[in-house]
Amino acid sequence: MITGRELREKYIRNQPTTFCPGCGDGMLLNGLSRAVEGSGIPREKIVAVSGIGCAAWVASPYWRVDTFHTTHGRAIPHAMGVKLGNRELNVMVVSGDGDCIGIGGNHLIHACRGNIDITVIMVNNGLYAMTGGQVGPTTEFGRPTVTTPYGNPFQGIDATKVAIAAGASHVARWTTYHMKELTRELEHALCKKGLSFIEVLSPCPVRAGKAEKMSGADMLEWYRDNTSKEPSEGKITVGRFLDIQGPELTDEIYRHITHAGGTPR
Ligand SMILES: Cc1ncc(C[n+]2csc(CCOP(=O)(O)OP(=O)(O)O)c2C)c(N)n1
Ligand code: SF4
Ligand SMILES: [Mg+2]
Repeated sequence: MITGRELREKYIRNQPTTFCPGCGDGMLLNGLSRAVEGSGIPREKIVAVSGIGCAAWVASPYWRVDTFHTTHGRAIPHAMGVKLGNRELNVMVVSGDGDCIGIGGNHLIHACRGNIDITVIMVNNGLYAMTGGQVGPTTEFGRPTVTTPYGNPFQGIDATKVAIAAGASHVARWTTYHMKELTRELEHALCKKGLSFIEVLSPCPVRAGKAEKMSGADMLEWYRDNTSKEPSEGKITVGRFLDIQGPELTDEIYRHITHAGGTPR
């Protein structure tokens, strides 16, 4: 069993992070490293792709795997390109909620539709954190933010439902309070063929917490008290929502190349 220190030395680049104290992004970085270690997949086979935002920094520059830091909202199509170019690689996206289901929402839908064999991790802190805490696609209805001081007039979107409707194979939601379950889910996602979509509810004590006078620890307790592994009125459901096997885009495209007389790599 690898120790915490060995894990850190193996997977995390030795440099100070820009994550604020109490931010969930550091917890996810640790969970992801444990999941890769547990999966037995060599680190050299992992490619982590990210867009722009605080969550994007989990993949790059802090994680010691091959990384591709792309533009805001465009991590998924870049990841699809990496996977289609070399199907031996284990490709994942680490994306903020704004990145993944806001500006990049259409890419998420179409990646799920192809059920391409990548893992998409959406870090949901409920707003656009890096740019100051503006209202985002997952902000709950009525919640005040710096740009909606009288409350969000839109409903927050449930990205897990979008992923299921669009054709993903594996869909789950956990929080950074549930690190053991989340790490196991990430490990499953890494080994699972097809598109895995994992939503991670993660505290942003600086942009969200300050407004609600909550520390990072208070926010973890909030997740503990307001989530349920069974559907429950007034609580956020966490757990694995879908685990099926459907046709996968890379297989299909390689099959078409062979059919047309070509030789896929
Ligand atoms: C095309 C484009 N639009 C807007 C921005 C500005 N921008 C950078 S990060 C960011 C917010 C990211 O929010 P989210 O994806 O939720 O990640 P978080 O910071 O909350 O982890 C925005 C709007 C940008 N870099 N590029
Ligand atoms: S602003 Fe929020 S999401 Fe960004 S690093 Fe700080 S606590 Fe984390
Ligand atoms: Mg966000």
